[in-house]
Amino acid sequence: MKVLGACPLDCPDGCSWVVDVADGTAVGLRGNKEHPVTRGALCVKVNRYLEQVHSPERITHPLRRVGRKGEGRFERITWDEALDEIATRLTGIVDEYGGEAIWPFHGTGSLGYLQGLEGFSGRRFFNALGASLHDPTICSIAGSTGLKYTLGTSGGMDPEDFTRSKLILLWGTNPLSSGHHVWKFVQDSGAYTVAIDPVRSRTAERCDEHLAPLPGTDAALALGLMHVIVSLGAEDGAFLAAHTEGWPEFRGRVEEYTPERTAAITGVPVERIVALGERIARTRPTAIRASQGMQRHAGGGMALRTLACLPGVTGDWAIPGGGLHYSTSGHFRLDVPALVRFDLLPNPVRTLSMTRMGEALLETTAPPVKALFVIAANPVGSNPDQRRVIEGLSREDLFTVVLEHFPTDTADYADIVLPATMQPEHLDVIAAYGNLYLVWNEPAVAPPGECLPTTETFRRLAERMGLTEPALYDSDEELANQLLKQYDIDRLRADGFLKIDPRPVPTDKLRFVSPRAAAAGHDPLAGYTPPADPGDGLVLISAASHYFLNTTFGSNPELRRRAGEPTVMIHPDDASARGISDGDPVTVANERGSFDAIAEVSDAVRPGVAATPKGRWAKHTGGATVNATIAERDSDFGGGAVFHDNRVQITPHPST
Ligand SMILES: Nc1nc2c(c(=O)[nH]1)N[C@H]1C(S)=C(S)[C@@H](COP(=O)(O)OP(=O)(O)OC[C@H]3O[C@@H](n4cnc5c(=O)[nH]c(N)nc54)[C@H](O)[C@@H]3O)O[C@H]1N2
Ligand SMILES: Nc1nc2c(c(=O)[nH]1)N[C@H]1C(S)=C(S)[C@@H](COP(=O)(O)OP(=O)(O)OC[C@H]3O[C@@H](n4cnc5c(=O)[nH]c(N)nc54)[C@H](O)[C@@H]3O)O[C@H]1N2
Ligand SMILES: [Mo]
Repeated sequence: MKVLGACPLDCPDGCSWVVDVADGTAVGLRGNKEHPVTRGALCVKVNRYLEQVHSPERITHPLRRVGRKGEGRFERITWDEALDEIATRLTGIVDEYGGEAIWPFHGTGSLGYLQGLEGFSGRRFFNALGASLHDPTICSIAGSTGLKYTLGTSGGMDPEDFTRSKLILLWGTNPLSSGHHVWKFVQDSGAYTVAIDPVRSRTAERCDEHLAPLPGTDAALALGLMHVIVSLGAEDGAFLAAHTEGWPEFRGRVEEYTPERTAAITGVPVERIVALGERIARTRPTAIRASQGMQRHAGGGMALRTLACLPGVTGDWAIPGGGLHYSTSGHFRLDVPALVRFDLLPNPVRTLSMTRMGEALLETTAPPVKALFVIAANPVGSNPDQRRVIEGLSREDLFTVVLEHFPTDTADYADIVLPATMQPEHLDVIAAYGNLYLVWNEPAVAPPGECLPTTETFRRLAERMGLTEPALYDSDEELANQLLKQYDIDRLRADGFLKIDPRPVPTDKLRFVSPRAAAAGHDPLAGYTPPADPGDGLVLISAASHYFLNTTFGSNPELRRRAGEPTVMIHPDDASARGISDGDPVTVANERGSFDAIAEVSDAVRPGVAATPKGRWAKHTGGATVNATIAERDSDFGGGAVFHDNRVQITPHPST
């Protein structure tokens, strides 16, 4: 039997897959050939998804902690015992501190609207209890907010239109590792390709040209390129007059960014800036693929806001194959309010920021966080400021429930661990963020042991707590129907995927001057915000690993083997200044924390920059990962994380 499903991972591609089932077991998993983006191919990680499903490490029964927090010692209990204990603890906490003392901490382990997605699954239950809201700030919020200021939406081009582009700028994005399916459209276009990245990534290696700006200086580079375009008189006057607001003011700002000044800020030579500006000036359509990487900086929101102005100056927004693609999420017409039902909240409640977990667990009062539900997240591995996250999770008075597949670094701090189903075992719906397809995930097999879908876990918990609101008991199919009212759900279910119609971009006028930004207390005019980490030392970028998906797959034996030891890449000049040779064990440290790695001396990073892949498990690497060095600091817009805006010292181990 073949069953159509959807990859649930946090990746732009949102693949459609086919599960082969024999005797009730999933025996094969491959990309759906019919899906125009998946085109039959998965990726180096998801090709091993069934190893994860059948892994002996998988958690298949409820567990209760018997050791100290963090030790990872648990005993098996029944679902009845688990539900009783959780219900009793929650009732006590709500009575004493109020519902806001409960924090449902959702991660991106599954992008399914029913079983995961940053705050949707189980939210009805938490609303009924008046629990704190969870702001998913960890991934892409700065860029989305910045784009909305310029475009009215964060949903940009349809990436399938890259096939019509003549010039493609791959800006702060590494699709060959972090979502490779878009690359086929780039290749099919035959366009001239330029990578803009402080690191010569897998993607940069394959492009016609690579510019390596200093991290966090992209908005200045964009302004400098627009300067060159305007100096040539190549701006699109008709587009500017008809479709934009604030061009005279913005033109003034563009004029400040001469190639010389831009070179001084970005570290990119004047002649390269001029040459690329000239190339953009003469090439229609020009498309930009920018993704989350470049906005993990103090000025990351402004970077996307200003980058989206470039196709406004050239008029590319009006040409098929021109414009910018960041995330397509804004194009979907999903009825999220009907799914999450915030109207069930008894009163307005506070919002806790995902990336401020250390602060929320250690400093927040009125009320303090007393109960934490971790749902499809691994904050010990993925959040900033690992030491403080661990300190917060170690609090004896904090009641922590972790819904998981695997014994992660975070699960080790749970009071109760609940076994969750994996994708072939539950119903779900995915809306890709790197293309315009909805993908349906039909359950293919029965779950192992006593694993339950997140939805079912919260239905049972609601019942155990005696909650009477009928909406808490809607089935998964009912939830899907409520979410997908605008779409032909029967067709979606039959085909496994459905292409949606995009909304117009910009939604009305492109705003160089944004009243919304001004109202939020930001510069009314698009511009450049410099990086903020005040430390000296090298800027450490911790971008996507080719072999892990955040910390997911972090314990897969073959992927761990292929990823090798944790490494930190450092430029030969920076290495010799520190007495470091290729292969040396080094310590990477700053005032927040440190981790150990093997030095990889290479000119694939520019001087002043170091790089290490994200996604390692602390328990495999001496108790700390790169996230021990990252600050719990907000980016300019939306309170996003600043993973790549991070200064560190790198020193050889004393023994070498
Ligand atoms: N294999 C794999 N795929 C993944 C993930 C993974 O962990 N592994 N993660 C998934 C998730 S959650 C997301 S959000 C996406 C993210 O995918 P991407 O947007 O590709 O994000 P990153 O990998 O963080 O960074 C991409 C590139 O940006 C560069 N970069 C960093 N700072 C700057 C800067 O200031 N300017 C410029 N121009 N470039 C900069 C990095 O060197 C890196 O090569 O990928 C998803 N796909
Ligand atoms: N240093 C550094 N850190 C980063 C980043 C970076 O660029 N650099 N990028 C950040 C980004 S972009 C993101 S999105 C975050 C992601 O951070 P997290 O949201 O913490 O994502 P993961 O680390 O993948 O952990 C997800 C967990 O969910 C579990 N899971 C998967 N599916 C399900 C399910 O259906 N049910 C349940 N109950 N559990 C499930 C998986 O087993 C896994 O342990 O990490 C961030 N961390
Ligand atoms: Mo992300």
